[in-house]
Amino acid sequence: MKPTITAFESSPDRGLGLARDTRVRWAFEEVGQPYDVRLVSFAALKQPTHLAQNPFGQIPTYEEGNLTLFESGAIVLHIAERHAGLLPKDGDARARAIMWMFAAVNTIELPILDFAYGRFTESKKPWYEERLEMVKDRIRDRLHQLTTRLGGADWLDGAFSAGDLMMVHVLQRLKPSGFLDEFPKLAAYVGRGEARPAYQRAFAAQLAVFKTSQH
Ligand code: GTB
Repeated sequence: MKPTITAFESSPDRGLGLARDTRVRWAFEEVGQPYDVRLVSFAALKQPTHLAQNPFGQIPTYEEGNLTLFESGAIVLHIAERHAGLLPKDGDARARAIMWMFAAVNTIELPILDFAYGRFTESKKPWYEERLEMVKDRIRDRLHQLTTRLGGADWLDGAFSAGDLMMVHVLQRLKPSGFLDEFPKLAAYVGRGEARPAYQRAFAAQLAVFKTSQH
């Protein structure tokens, strides 16, 4: 059965691929699983029909038969567990790839989101600029640690895995702010992820939605 995911009817990132449906699309493309997309408006996200799928009123969701999932990390893991190509066969290596998925969303993405959302919700506060510098320092600390661990390797732990997929997508959120320019190895790491044909297909698919929504 072909799974269906939800995505923004009109993405606020104007087709940059930063919304979290892109990481799910990328996972589908890596494993060669066709999928359908149901586009949802911001208003519909908060309606009972969508809230029954995701109580937090967000995209992406995943439906396949009787199974409904939300949380992009859980969806990517589900895809990676059911298809070859995103998780190593060796048990220890598989556990480490999943560890990197969690590191992406729970260690690296946290300060990045603090930075991104703060600009929308806190920028008028008198303490904003002072706090912003602290948040930027937290991001830089994590990026220093990550680039040290990556070293000269192409991927975080051997072959490309779901851990890299999640990490690259999380780091992409920093591209508009210029942070990655300070970390050339991480910029190159993101570039390697983006160069993958599966990523290119996923990016094109989400961009096509944005272009259509502009007419
Ligand atoms: N933890 C959840 C997951 O990983 O699935 C978070 C899901 C989430 O944040 N979804 C966002 C959403 O539905 C879209 S991706 N927001 C609507 C709402 O909360 O009302 C986040 C996102 C939004 C916009 C940009 N952008 O414009 O650059 C980037 C990322």
